[in-house]
Amino acid sequence: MMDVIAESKTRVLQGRDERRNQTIPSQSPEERDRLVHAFHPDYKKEEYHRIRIGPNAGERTVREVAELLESDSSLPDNLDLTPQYRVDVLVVGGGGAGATAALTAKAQGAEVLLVTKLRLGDSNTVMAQGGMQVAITENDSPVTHFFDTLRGGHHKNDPKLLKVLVEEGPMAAQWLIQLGVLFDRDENGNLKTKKGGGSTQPRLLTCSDYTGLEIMRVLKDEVLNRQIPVLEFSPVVELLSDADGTCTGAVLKNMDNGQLIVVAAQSVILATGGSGRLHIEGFPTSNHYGATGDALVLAYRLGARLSHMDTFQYHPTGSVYPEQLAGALVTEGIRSDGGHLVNQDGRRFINELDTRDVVAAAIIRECAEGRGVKTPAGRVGVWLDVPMIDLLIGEGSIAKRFPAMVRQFQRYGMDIREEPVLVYPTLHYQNGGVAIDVDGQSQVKGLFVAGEASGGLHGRNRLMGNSLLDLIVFGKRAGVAAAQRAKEARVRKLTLTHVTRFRGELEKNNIKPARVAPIILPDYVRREEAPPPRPSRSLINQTPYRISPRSD
Ligand code: MEZ
Repeated sequence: MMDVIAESKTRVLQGRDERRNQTIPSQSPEERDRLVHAFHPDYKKEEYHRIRIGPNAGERTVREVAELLESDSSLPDNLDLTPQYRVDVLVVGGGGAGATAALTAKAQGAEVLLVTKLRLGDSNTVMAQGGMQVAITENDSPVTHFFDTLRGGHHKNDPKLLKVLVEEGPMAAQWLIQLGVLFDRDENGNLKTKKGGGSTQPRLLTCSDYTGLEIMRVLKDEVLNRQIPVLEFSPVVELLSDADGTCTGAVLKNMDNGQLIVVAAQSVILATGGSGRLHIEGFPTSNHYGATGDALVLAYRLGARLSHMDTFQYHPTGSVYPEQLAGALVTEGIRSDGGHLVNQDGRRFINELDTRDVVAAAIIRECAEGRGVKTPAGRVGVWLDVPMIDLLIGEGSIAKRFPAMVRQFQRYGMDIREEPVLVYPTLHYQNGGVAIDVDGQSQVKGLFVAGEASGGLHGRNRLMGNSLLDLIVFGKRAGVAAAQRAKEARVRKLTLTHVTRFRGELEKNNIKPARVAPIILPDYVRREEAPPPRPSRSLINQTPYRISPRSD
């Protein structure tokens, strides 16, 4: 088998001169439609199920999400809900959207508590390696950014959300720069930009291939500097509501000792990210371990409508080999800088900067029709000819522009400056999520949602770099609106009435939940035996809001 791979690799090397000057046109709208309908996982009808209860009843989504929405709560109806914390704004999620929302709400004068499943910063934000889109160059404008994104999303984006995103983009970038994010600059000190798939202008601000990580580094520091209390290893297992169905807080679970923690809040912001760890349609994922779609199930049980839950993003270039890296991201920045996608025969088969759904569908087609390359572990992929970048723009470019990628493969003895890598689509992003308005307000009073957990902005296919912008722009808006609401709101009851009601609906519809959710962590990271309880390591900044420790 290694011989077959080596032979195919030789064809890749031999074809370089011919490919160098080859132009592959973008797909026409008709070709694009045909390709995605035939090969993109979003269009596999047999994988889709009808949602039977709740605000989206009657709509279709993938089996994994349908099961999540029809799952049971882990809590009994009669839990003691005496709160240990009482805050103005509870932010759930320690990624970019959560940190931004917390900082903004705090700047508005709100008492904020940030709680997160793993550590502050463990999130999909750091997976957006290749850049953040912002219209700042002379030939660009928010209008152009708007239409690129709309085309990329198959015209299914919520135009109100999209207008806010593109118009507030430059301010969001300015805010990050002021906080200390070190975007790449040219020799004159001007911000560098590059082009992402589906974009007509270069508008990606980058920090080599560490963009999301660099943004998260700065946001995390700022949360700590501003002394925002943070509870780590404390995922939300249920939201709380009053008799009117308004969100009034949440129940957390301390992952160290299993104890439940009740938090009363005037406003709750869900920023728990996406759902790659559901491994929809069996795909590997680029997502971090905590990406189990928690916001979807928490908000849904409380009555919030979801949007676009029939579409997911499969990033075209997930790593296929070595096996330890299966599903890990190989940034789109590589294709943006000239990396070619090449099939088993050494031929290019798609414009590498077409939109992600199109490129992913084209790779799946190549493999399905026998033009892919099999790995010893039985995976299949096509070549991403990374060394083409040094040939096209100069020796040393790969090392300089993609230090994270180089290091990622070096760990397994592979040098991407010298050899192509095998790639196949990996589950990367949830295009849909909890429906929000321009202030991040869901359909449930008191419940705000920001970042990947929310839905509608990206339509049926997100453009590269729009997620980093999304989480800053809408993290800020949710932070302001949640803090504002907290000023006006009154003290409300803490109940699990909505859980009782939801269980009633399950029963009435004869639905036996297939699982308990939020899932918290995928099954394969769950340990067989629970570790002995240990003192909690979760509180980072001492909080002034704690009411009293529980005696139980
Ligand atoms: O926005 C993204 O998903 C992104 C920048 C990913 C990447 O390929 O680097």
